[in-house]
Amino acid sequence: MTASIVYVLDLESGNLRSLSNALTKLGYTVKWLKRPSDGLDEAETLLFPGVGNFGHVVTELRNRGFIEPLKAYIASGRRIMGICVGLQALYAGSTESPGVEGLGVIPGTLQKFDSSNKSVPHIAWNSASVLLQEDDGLYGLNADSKYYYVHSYRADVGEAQRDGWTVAVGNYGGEVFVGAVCKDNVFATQFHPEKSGVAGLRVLKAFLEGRKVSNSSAPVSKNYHVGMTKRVIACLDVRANDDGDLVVTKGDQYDVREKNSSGGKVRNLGKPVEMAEKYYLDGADEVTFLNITSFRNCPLVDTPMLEILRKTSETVFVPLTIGGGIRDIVDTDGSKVSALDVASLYFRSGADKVSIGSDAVIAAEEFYSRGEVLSGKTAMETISGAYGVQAVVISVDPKRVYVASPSETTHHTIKTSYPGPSGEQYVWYQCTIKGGREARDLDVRQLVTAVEKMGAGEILLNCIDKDGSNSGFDLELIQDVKNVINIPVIASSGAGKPEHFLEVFEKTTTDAALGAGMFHRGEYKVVDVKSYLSEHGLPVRNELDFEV
Ligand code: 1PR
Repeated sequence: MTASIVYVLDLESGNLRSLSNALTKLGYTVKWLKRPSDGLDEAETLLFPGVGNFGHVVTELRNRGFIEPLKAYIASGRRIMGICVGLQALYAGSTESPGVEGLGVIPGTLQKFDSSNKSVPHIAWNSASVLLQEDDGLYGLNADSKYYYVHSYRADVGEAQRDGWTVAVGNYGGEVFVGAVCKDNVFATQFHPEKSGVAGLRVLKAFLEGRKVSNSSAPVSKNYHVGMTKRVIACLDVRANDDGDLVVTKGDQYDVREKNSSGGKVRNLGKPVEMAEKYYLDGADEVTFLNITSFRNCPLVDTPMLEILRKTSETVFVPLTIGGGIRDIVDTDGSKVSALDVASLYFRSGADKVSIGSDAVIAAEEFYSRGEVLSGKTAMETISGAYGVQAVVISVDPKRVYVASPSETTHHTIKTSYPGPSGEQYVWYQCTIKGGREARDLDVRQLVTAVEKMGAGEILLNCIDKDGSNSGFDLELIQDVKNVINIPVIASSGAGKPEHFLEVFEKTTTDAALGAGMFHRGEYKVVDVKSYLSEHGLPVRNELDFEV
């Protein structure tokens, strides 16, 4: 065995490509273990990543014969690092899966976050601050850094501490949770180090090098902010231009063709992979790709999009979302491919989340026509069932419809501060499909409440009227949606300057905000937005030193 080989449990769920890319970047070679016989005996350093459901992961461990060999591995003193559900599986149990026994290495049972005062899942950049400072640092964790979390269940701090574990904590809406935990040869993080930018790569590196105490990365500041930050996301709408190349484009109100003498060509704002990396280096907390013409062609023959993801995940170590064409399809050879298979392909190519647009609207309509009964067969249900709700984003493309009085429509209306063309005082938000081309008899409130029940983990909330307008977000729409669901919301459409981000974070309870055109056209960088927010007292992730 050479020191540069790292063994990684491969339970074939979630985005393992990003972890593998992070390990490659740090100079390690990965040996995947699908079963103990794949080399667990030889392993000296083992990573146990996992996403999704506690019961699913533990059952997968059991079915593959890992439970006893893993316990023996840990008892032998060899080093293991659990990541996300990999941390959770080390506990005795979780209320997510009553009756399912975890590995029991760490005492305690995971509990669900209280959603009465905040969005759940907890999808955020948050702290992992080491308690009990005599430990002088823990595998490169830094109290000033923020790490990327995505989970609904939290591990209790006290019980592990009483059992002699060193614990690093985060705070989410008043609930303190285990961000990382360590004792002897066992280390685990609830956050994803491979998705936490340079801060996460430093933790991974310190663990792999066995540097439990590292002076350079020991907590340094006494004034750090323990808690989450608001996310700033860069979105790249991608489509083939008239020459057949995939380009980043952007228009207004979903019209991406030039309106000048160049003959109405698709606006070309740059190359997707290069632009994604630029945004990562500028401090974007997430990068989203939307394949905006996917409703016309089959995603499985659309391999360039997969290639874009693969390449991007080699250099971008923050979460990647891919949207467009996630639905049941019939492939070019006539074979049926399920939405779950399409999504799996994207996850294997480096995506952390898939975003569903048109298909979610159709599924919500069917949900209501069945009398609000789940079918178990929708893309949302099947994908969230396999990969967890955090992996399923619903992209909503609503249009404003003005009415003089709420009695003019059966849909949920808002009294608007921006009256319609004939002075109408009320507005309802009509869902559309196929990139805004087709309007449906469904309002946004109906859509978001239905998809939350069907397994959506997050809402990407666009607004066609605001798209590309540079006039700021539609605050009325955003707060109305926030009021009726518990899952996180990403505000989108209309960002034109840093002030708009501050406004949406101050005037609504949105969890994240997304910009496209203002970044693509080079008017502002992501870092400009972050600095502006920070100057105005909003906690943001601001780590721009990329030296691991
Ligand atoms: O329906 O599941 O195949 O998904 C298609 C996806 O493509 C949907 O998420 C839909 O929102 C998106 N889409 C389709 N057509 C367009 C278009 O522009 N012609 N783009 C489109 C939507 C949404 C944003 C955008 C913001 C911010 N773009 O993410 O970038 O509005 O822009 P701004 O900051 O410049 O104002 P399916």
